[in-house]
Amino acid sequence: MNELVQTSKNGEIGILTVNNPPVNALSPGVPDGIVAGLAQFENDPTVKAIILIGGGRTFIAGADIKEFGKITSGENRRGPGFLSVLDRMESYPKPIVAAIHGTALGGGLETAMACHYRVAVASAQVGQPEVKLGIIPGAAGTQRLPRLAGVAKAVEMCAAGDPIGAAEAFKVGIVDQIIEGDLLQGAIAFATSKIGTPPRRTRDLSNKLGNEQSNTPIFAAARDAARKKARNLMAPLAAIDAVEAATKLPYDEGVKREQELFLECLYSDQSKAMIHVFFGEREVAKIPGIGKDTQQIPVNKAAVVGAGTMGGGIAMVFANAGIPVLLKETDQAALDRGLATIKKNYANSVKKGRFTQESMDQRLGRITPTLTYDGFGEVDMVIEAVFEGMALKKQIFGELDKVMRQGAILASNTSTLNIDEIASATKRPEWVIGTHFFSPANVMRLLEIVRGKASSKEVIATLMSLSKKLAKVGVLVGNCRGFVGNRMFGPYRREAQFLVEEGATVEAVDKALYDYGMAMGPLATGDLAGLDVGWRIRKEFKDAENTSVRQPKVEDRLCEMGRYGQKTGAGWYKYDENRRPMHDPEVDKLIDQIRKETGRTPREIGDQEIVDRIIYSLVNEGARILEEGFALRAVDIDIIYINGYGYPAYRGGPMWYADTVGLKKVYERIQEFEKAHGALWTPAPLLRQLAESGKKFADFDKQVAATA
Ligand code: 3H9
Repeated sequence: MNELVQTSKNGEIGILTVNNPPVNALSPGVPDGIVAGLAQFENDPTVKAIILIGGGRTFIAGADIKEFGKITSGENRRGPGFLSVLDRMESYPKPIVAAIHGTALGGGLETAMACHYRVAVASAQVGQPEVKLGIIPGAAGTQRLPRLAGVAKAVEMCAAGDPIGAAEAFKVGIVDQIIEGDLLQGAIAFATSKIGTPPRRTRDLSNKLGNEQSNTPIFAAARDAARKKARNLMAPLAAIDAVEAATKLPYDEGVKREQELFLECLYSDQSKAMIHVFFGEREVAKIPGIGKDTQQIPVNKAAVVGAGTMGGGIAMVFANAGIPVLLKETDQAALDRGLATIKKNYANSVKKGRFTQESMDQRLGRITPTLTYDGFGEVDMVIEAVFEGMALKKQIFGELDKVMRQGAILASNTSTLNIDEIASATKRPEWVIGTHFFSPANVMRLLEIVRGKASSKEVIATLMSLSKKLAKVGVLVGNCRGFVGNRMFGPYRREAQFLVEEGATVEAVDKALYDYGMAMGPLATGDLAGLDVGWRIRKEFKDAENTSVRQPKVEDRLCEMGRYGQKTGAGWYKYDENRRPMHDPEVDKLIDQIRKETGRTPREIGDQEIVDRIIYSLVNEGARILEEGFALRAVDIDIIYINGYGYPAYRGGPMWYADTVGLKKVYERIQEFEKAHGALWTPAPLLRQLAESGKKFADFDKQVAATA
């Protein structure tokens, strides 16, 4: 044993307690500590059974994910270590009981399954979430889990990665007893009942492994589902292969097969990217200059102004998190419409089995509709979510300044407008902040938190931690036009249009980006969001347009034809009543016409050029945003794109992807584009500087962390 694993005794029971906060990961030292503790108890004749338990808030939450990067970079060698530790546990002569609270995930569940028995408190969760990191279980999880839970459950858990609760784990056979009351006391009673019985080894169980006839359809259905739901991802398919090996090979050979598949995944670009995303989602919460000791404002009651699509969605977000919320509109009809949409959305979730009718009623019960500001004086935070117009927003903030109590947060859901100007309508700009939710607000995980020049540290710190409570990933951004996400989305969609004007088909552009991994192609995305939104903004800002650079033409013309996208049944595509997109020769005609007007001879454009032009436009704008300080780190941009714009997590986000390609290569390609297409492609100075010094965006981030 060592300081990470402590031993103690309770009568005839030896207790091993893992103490590696915050989540008891299997960091170097923990496996050794377990082995040493087992050796001590093996030699102690007074100890007749063992309990393995986690100290603090959880059982073991898995391997130490930080170690994976060290292994693949060659900094650390991966020893055969952990598998043999688990074998040692399984072949141990005295019964070992895992006592689970919190989460037993990944290597944590694998450790528990190598014990002879498992007991858990009712709130515990168990799972094999490795696929979410682009890997598969690597310590025999794919071999032991089907022996305990059956093939179908094991495939589901290993290929999808979602944890299950203790009750279900008990039902399927992973857990042997649910402990009511104190876990350790319950585990001691359970372990005592096993004294003198021969240890039950998971590897020796075979009655749940099924046969070829019963298993074939399970694997076929799982592979189909993985190809659809986890498009282009290698880990879910590898996980299914590994579980299949458990059903076809003797245990030791199955473990070997799992190891091969595990290592293939671990060394892949996909897993490196997904591990970057795992840590990135936690890194974005860390704001230089705003420490953990910054005081926060408790948000126990909230209000939303505007019951349209965004306002209604935001009210649902608060209600879902258990926070009562007032929802204000100016007239009854609009309020009724907003509430009807909320009810419809909730009812759909109940129909899909996401939660019960009772839970729907509770959520609805937390939303109080209103036509006045009555009660606003008692809430801790308000979010304005009305139509995007500066005059209206300023009027509302002036009103809020009068009705809200001092010390309450005033937030705007603006997606484009200047938060400082909005704040200037109040006498308390330090309490004003932007909270840019993405549509549908109750579904999309991203929340851009827009820092105004006066926003206080307390307000920022509150929003960063509130976003987690609201089940969002909050990313702090600066106050520039479009903030981070939409500012980058401009060039992204502009290049998609340019490519069409130059000769690519609408379908080719969308397919290249879809195949790259985006949830949707950029032109289809425009149709979904509504082409008229950008059109109206462009008309409003016509005077500010830079006439010396090329402007895309097609979307404005589509809008002039009344083709706003899916909502009008036609945009880049035409749509049937089920909103299925179809090629439209009318659009071909329009594009031909525009090519003639602009004197462009269409040329063949390959998929690689399409992807490079569109993705590198994100990278170049992202680099500008970074050097201008509107995003704190490159990883913040990655997290924004993955959670708000359908960017594939397995590519790590646009900035990580550029690092993977190599910034020198990206920079040279952008220089080629500049030669061919002009000033819109001037490389961002930061990109040039990093590329010329052989550095990455990740190095930029390291420097930020070092100076924080
Ligand atoms: C695996 O096990 C492979 C195996 O098959 C074995 C192969 C040999 N490692 O999320 P939180 C950090 S793969 C290192 O904010 P929560 C996290 O970065 C692994 N660090 O807390 C954060 O640090 P910081 C399979 C980890 O309460 C801090 O802990 N397991 C790890 O909201 C708090 O984390 C998983 O995939 C780790 N394993 O949620 C589980 N886990 O404060 C991954 C966390 O510096 N973990 N950290 O930012 C989780 O899902 C959540 O962290 C958990 C707690 C649910 C446990």
